[in-house]
Amino acid sequence: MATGNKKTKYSPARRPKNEKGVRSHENGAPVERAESIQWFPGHMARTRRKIQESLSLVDAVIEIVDARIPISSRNPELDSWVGRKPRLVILNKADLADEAATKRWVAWYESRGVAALAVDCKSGRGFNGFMPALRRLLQAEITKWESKGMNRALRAMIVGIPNVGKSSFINRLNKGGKAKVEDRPGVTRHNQWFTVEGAQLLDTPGVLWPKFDDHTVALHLAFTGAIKDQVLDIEEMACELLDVLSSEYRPMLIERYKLPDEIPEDMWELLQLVARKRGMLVSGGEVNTERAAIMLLDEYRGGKLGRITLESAPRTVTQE
Ligand SMILES: Nc1nc2c(ncn2[C@@H]2O[C@H](COP(=O)(O)OP(=O)(O)OP(=O)(O)O)[C@@H](O)[C@H]2O)c(=O)[nH]1
Ligand SMILES: [Mg+2]
Repeated sequence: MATGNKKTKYSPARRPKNEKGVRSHENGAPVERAESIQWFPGHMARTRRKIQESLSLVDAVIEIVDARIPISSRNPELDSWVGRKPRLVILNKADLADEAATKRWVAWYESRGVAALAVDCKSGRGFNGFMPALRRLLQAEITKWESKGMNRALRAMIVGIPNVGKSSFINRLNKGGKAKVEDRPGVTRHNQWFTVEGAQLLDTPGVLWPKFDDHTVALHLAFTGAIKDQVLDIEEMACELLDVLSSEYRPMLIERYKLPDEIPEDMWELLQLVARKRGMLVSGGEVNTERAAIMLLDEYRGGKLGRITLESAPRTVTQE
């Protein structure tokens, strides 16, 4: 992952200012700098407590991460909550991530003794491996129960950041699934049990942590939709995303927005160009950068630019 607080080539001075001379949203509200992204509302603090309280009810923890950002989507607090409870890492949204990168991530986890499985809730790919992986993880306990004549369903808690697909994961296993799913963070509000074949799964609300120490982590969470858009400066996010895409995925960007080979170095200009290319104009010939920003983030999140993984597995792993 490109860690560190690299400065985006983005000239905020070119952004419209409100009457007080402050950079502003279209509605005149002042914007926060991306450095200050935080989102830890009260319900997340409650979820954190509930997760800890419910740990004694489960045999295993299923940690769902986003295959596009397998570092940033791991809650750094989880290790201390989960302790020695067996854990399975699920790399979800594999359909949106680079396939080879996801394979390297699974190999990386396994090289560190962590059971991992890549899945995609849209097509169901990878799901055949789930129950066998859970049984392998709990083999010692299963053998113990069997020796006592017990045959009980495995119990696992599903945890992960907001919008990563925890409820979708349960619905995929639970044919005709009932867990509420929406494309925004913060949909599930309470812990809820679901019975699937061979297991009982506890769906939990998405939870982040109180402070992002690394700016890149905050950005990646924002790009992929784990942070509520309302707390973000959407145009600045779009410029930050353009910065990553133009340096690492330039051909995809050029192709998607029919850009010239020589694209502007300044990300604000690039966003304006994208807006123009999509005909997002307002009266007087100005471009609507806010609409373009929303579109760019939507299209990235929906995989329209292609399968893009923003964080690669550390190179120390023997590759395939
Ligand atoms: N492309 C793709 N989209 C997915 C996948 N899994 C989930 N989604 C979408 O991601 C969005 C969020 O899914 P949810 O299941 O509600 O996520 P969640 O983790 O339960 O979210 P919260 O309850 O808000 O924490 C929905 O629009 C899903 O359709 C996947 O594997 N691939
Ligand atoms: Mg949910």
